[in-house]
Amino acid sequence: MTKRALITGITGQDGSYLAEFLLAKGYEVHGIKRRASSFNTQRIDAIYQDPHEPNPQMMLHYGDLTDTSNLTRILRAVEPDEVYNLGAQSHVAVSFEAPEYTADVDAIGTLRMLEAIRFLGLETKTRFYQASTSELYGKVAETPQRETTPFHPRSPYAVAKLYAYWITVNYREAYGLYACNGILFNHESPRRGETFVTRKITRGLANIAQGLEQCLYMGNIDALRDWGHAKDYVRMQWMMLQQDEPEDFVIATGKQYSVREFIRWSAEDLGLTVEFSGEGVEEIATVTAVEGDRAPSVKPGDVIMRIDPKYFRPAEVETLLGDPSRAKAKLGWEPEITAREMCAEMVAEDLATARRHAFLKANGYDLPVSLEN
Ligand code: NDP
Ligand code: GDR
Repeated sequence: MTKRALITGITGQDGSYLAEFLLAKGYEVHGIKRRASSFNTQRIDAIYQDPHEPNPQMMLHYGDLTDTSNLTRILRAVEPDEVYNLGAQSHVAVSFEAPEYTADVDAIGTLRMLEAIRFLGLETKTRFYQASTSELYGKVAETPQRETTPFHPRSPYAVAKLYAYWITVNYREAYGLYACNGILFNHESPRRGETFVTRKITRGLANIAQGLEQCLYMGNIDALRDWGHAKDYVRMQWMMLQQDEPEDFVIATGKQYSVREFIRWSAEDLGLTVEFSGEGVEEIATVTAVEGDRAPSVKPGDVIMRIDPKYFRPAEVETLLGDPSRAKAKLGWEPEITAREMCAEMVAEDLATARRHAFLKANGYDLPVSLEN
């Protein structure tokens, strides 16, 4: 029997990798996409299947996590074996700007999904995965963070995700639903949203290398994160739903680096050596050497990074480091791609895009590059 999966957030970074992963496993994949005024399916365009073709294996439904009747109708029509609840307002800084919306989507949206499963009598059929987050640990109580580490969320996003975490546990305990939380630490890829720190750096520096931007403006570059690759992490999301009993797992690499280090790596992958100087909001990164042909627009002495306090957060999560040993012991999961390898992959893709833009510009076909960050 073909298994059927429903993914909320299929148009996002994780949703796109997970859809590919499940299709390769022979699943029929359904996804919820939001109505937007422009196309928002770029990440899944490569696997899109024309519904007019016979026997499509991937189908998209318009929907929104704020709309109970819509979610209930989709769940009734699909009757999925597995639900992956990845949809969210997922940007921590934006959650300070839009706290109520973030709570509605990330917290109550999760409740809406769980309640719809129960309302439709699907609780013995449908397994539920909740995209929980290392942001739950916030102001960390112990290092490294594991499944038993107490939570102390530090943003409206993290507080909303705390509700989602506990309502998932509650539906498991109260109604016997196969529901579990993956407590995932930061994971990135070339498909990462452009305003998250890693992608902002790889894309920004690639644009600078090709003369499309002048300088990268950053917030707290002392922040420490445990960065993995999204491809490794979606594999684990599926594994968690294949166990006999539902359980919650920390998914991380167990290694930690600073944002500053990630800037240094990205510059290195563009042939640039940088030196950091100055303190606090005065800190800058200056190019001291240029090697190869990847950054023709940059010369030694150029300042390619400055601090802009507008990127500081009202409450910051300074450090996160996960302990994935339970996932390894119980599920045999281990990350295969290191943060350094992932950075190189991201830079290579962003450089290729920046080169295309620079080529068009040089030949009179200027395509505007979005500088929103
Ligand atoms: P993205 O921001 O890339 O994707 C979020 C997805 O949610 C998009 O498809 C987006 O649609 C959709 N979405 C946003 N708002 C709504 C809404 N109101 N109704 C329905 N769908 C909505 O996130 P990631 O792929 O990186 O992350 C996936 C999940 O994992 C998120 O829940 C995130 O909070 C969580 N998480 C992520 C981590 C990471 O490091 N990446 C770590 C831990 C947890 P659209 O494309 O239209 O914007
Ligand atoms: P995070 O990711 O908040 O950890 O949430 P993000 O990449 O946005 O920030 C990581 C760290 O970098 C610092 N930082 C900056 N961040 C951004 N976005 N832009 C900047 O200019 C900048 N300068 C420094 C931040 O302050 C922070 O400390 C991500 C999201 O994917 C969540 O959905 C997910 O739950 C967590 O990871 C785990």
